[in-house]
Amino acid sequence: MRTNVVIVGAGPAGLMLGRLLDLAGIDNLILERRSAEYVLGRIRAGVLEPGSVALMERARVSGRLRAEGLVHEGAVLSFDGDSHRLDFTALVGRQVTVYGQTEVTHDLMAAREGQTIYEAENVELHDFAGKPQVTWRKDGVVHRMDCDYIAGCDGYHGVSRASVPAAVLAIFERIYPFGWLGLLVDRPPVAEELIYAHHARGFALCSQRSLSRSRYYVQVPASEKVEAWSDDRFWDELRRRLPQAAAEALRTGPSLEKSIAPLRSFVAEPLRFGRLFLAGDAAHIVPPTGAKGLNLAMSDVAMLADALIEFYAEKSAAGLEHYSARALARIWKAERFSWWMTSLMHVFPETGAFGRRIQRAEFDYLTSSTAAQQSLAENYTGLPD
Ligand code: RFL
Ligand code: PHB
Repeated sequence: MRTNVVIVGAGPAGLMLGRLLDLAGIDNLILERRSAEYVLGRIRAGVLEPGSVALMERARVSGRLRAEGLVHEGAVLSFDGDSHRLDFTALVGRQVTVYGQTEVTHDLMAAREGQTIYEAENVELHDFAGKPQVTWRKDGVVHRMDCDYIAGCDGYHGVSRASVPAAVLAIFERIYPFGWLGLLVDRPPVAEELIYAHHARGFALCSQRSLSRSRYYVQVPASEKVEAWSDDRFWDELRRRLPQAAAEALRTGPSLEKSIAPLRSFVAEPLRFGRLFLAGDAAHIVPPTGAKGLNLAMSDVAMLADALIEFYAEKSAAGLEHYSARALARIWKAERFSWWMTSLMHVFPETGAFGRRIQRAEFDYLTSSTAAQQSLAENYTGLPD
């Protein structure tokens, strides 16, 4: 069997790449280790930059997004109870759209025309420096697909990056000593816009999925276990960290989902090894504070799709040659912003009283300087390619 492109992973990156290739008439196969239900059950990102919305439009899967996505013109930052609203529209003339990653994945799965093999076990990449092949096992039978290119869209724990010899891979990494405990609840959001709160007890975030469903997070030590957090304990902790008006308005309820995500910054370079390309979380991780992970996955695959389309339409490999450097330039800017916003908003036990005063000074500078607010808003709503 032979195809043009084998895509490993049916997360947002793999599904979007498959969709863009389908629309361009480029044959592709997606191999996913998990079931479709499992992929749809993962609760992750919630905020889309305008560039990601435009990509959904280009992929002709923006119907529900346009109807149900919530356009946000700003967000609130609070520090020890003092709140400041950032007006994205006034600052940079752009907005973000609240639309869950689950919904993005659902829309892309529903539109899929090419073949996707779910529950593909033991995916292996072969000879991507020469004549690439991918093998996998399904229902006890080993299958093989020959291809021109492999796209590694299989996330941080995937097989693609792990298949690259360590000697040709440069890794840049920072692990934070804390994670986010997240809770999903069928209650209206506490406020119209997102609230990012710094508090002496740790960071908290009020996000949302719709007008009736909310997503909340609190910073917890990296060693924390989700079993130690009853819903009541979560709500008490969240309330203590929010500005008073939000704490009083909070509508609690039974959790639909509760999980802990570790926080890390991570980049693997380069993104190309012969005929293998890495995209999305397979190549880089950002701490979620800047809401950049899903958006970066989208911008990676937009660039990769354009490069592959150029190759098949014009027999030019120029785009493929530039993909790694072009994508990394954008990735590093998002890494910087996500690291900066994480540094401002979280409690870092090891930096002590000096560190907290510096954070407070940064917050005061931000709230008093239009230039600083514009910088934040420009990054949060998404830098151009
Ligand atoms: P994914 O979504 O991890 O998908 C990879 C897929 O590959 C499959 N896979 C394999 N398939 C075959 N063979 C193998 N050996 C395989 N190994 C793995 C996996 O099963 C999976 O289906 O990566 P992708 O597509 O690159 O997408 C990246 C995004 O999921 C991620 O960056 C975001 O969720 C990050 N993120 C956020 N991003 C934003 O832009 N805005 C946000 O508001 C935001 N909030 C978040 C987040 C991530 C979070 N967590 C849980 C880390 C909030 C949280 C809490
Ligand atoms: C979310 O809704 O899950 C979310 C929103 C904003 C972030 C991170 C996560 O910065």
